[in-house]
Amino acid sequence: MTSSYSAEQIQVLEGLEPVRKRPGMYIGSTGSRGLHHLVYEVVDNSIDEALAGYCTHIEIDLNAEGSVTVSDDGRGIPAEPHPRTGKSALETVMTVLHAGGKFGGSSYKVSGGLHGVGVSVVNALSEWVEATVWRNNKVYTQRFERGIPFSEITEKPKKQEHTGTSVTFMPDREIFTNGIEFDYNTLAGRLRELAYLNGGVQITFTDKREPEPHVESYCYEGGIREYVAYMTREKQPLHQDIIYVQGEREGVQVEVALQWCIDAYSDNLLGFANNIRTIDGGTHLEGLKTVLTRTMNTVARKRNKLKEKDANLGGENVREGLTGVISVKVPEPEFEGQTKTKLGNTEVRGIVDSLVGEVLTEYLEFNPGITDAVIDKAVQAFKAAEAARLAREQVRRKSVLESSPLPGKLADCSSRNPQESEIFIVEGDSAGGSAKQGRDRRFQAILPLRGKILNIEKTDDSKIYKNNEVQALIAALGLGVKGEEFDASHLRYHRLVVMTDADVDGAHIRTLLLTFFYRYQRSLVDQGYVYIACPPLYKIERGRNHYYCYSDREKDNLIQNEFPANANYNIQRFKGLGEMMPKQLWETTMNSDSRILKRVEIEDAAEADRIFTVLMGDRVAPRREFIETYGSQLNLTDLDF
Ligand code: 0RA
Repeated sequence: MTSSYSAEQIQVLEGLEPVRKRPGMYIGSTGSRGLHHLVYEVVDNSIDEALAGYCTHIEIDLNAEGSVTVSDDGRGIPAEPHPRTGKSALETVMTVLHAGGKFGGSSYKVSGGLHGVGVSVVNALSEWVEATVWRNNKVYTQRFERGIPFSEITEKPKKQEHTGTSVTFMPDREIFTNGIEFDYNTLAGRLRELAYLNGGVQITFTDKREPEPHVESYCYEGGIREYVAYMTREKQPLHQDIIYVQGEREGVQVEVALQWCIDAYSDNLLGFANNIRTIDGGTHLEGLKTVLTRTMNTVARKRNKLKEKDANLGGENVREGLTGVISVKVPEPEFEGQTKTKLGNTEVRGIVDSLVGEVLTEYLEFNPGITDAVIDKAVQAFKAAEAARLAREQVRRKSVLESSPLPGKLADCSSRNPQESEIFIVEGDSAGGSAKQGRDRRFQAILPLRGKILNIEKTDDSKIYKNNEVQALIAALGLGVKGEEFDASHLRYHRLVVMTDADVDGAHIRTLLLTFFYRYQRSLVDQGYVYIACPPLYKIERGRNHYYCYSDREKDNLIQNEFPANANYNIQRFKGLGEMMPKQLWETTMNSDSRILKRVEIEDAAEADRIFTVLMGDRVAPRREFIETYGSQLNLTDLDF
């Protein structure tokens, strides 16, 4: 697997022109998501080097000037001349599409990266790149501009034994026309996730864009076991040690960590394939679910917890209270579905099933106490589900006649046609007041929520659903029971518009609401019912004209490019929706002829969810601090209009 590597193994495929012509084909988009993808692509190469066993530390720096540096202490990209091109291997890797070592077949490991496109794509889409390699007691450096070598590779002797690679790139503003600003939390969330998924690798993340640099370092010796421990940190475990399975079969590596908790009801299983979060599931999760259900039923019968005449425990019963992570590494992954986040390789199902089955069966045999506790919980879950089903059926029969009461603070619209109706979910009573006065009441409903929803600093679902504000939301929208088949015909509005202040508090609340939609009823997001309103940040008055600006960029642009240099003007910054007159709010944010509405895509909701699973502080942070840190969350430039 890690046999001698030589420069010939790097296959020569094609030049970089197609990448600059159609960047979306390679990195998904040229918006914020694509921009962040550049960092992941470079980091993935270092992760691969770590997985091959040669690198222990990866550093990512956001530099003051806007570039990003990714350094590792691996073997260094080979810098000797390539036999066919005469160029160094480093240059080949940087300038030839798909020339990474991982495409050589016989060379090492499993490729990471959603697109797995290689560092040459980053080079093509950067204004400049500077690569430095420490290897053979030499330092090699080479600079590239928009994918083209700017200089020959240079080499200098060096004293220390140190080896490694460092790549600094400046994203090209010609390509990323929405700007090249990286979001700290987006990167921190993904880097922390990578540290959990690749146990033992140390990832240090430094933001040098502020006068006072901010440094965070992630290293989890326990890998996904620590990830599970982190997710269950506020819960009461049914068994102390986390069940852990690791193995390899037919070239597929499988790692699973599981823990059942007493005070948790929903299951929380995260799947990863080649370090990618598979939000749409796939064969690895199917295999895991099947083997869990089968093994628990077999053991339950063996231990006489289920009698011969009893029906089998269902999968949901067995998974009740379960938190788990499954991470597989597949040599040739097939990603399916609209967002390419569903693992398709059919062989993985059986491999996971057999590997986990063997280890789990043995574990349960050696730990009868844990086994009984888990089975008892599953049996209780089974009975509770039966009882709940009966109760629900009775409630349903009733509700056919008298539909469930709408919350008092909902200002409903007069239309009863969901297709033309929209609901604005508004933060705070004062903004709610302006929205109620400003709206078109024929088809626009307003639901004011108090900031309270949002004091939930934990991932614990049951708390979220007991919250009054959340219940009001569920009733107003006409949503059913969580996780049940989604029935769009019950939805009372086909546009669910989250309208929050354009400040950090608003961003926090928006993150929470998106997470809620994502977890409670994903189909709402999948089917495109969820939107975000975009209130203006500024009103600028000049003479008799006034302008609304929705971003700092727009404001600066207006003043610099549209106004004469000596113009007199007045800027008003809106601190919140409540500061706007109802008519202003209507004009700028609610009127469908002039407003901007962004439709939320599933990745945005998943991103919000990630913030909750890996980013929400160790220890419960004070609310103020939370907002400062996580406020600017959810970079929305990628969303559809
Ligand atoms: C292929 C072969 C060798 C090193 C690498 C790839 C490599 C690539 C990257 C990208 C970022 N960091 C990296 N570190 C290493 C060297 C094989 C050998 O020395 O025999």
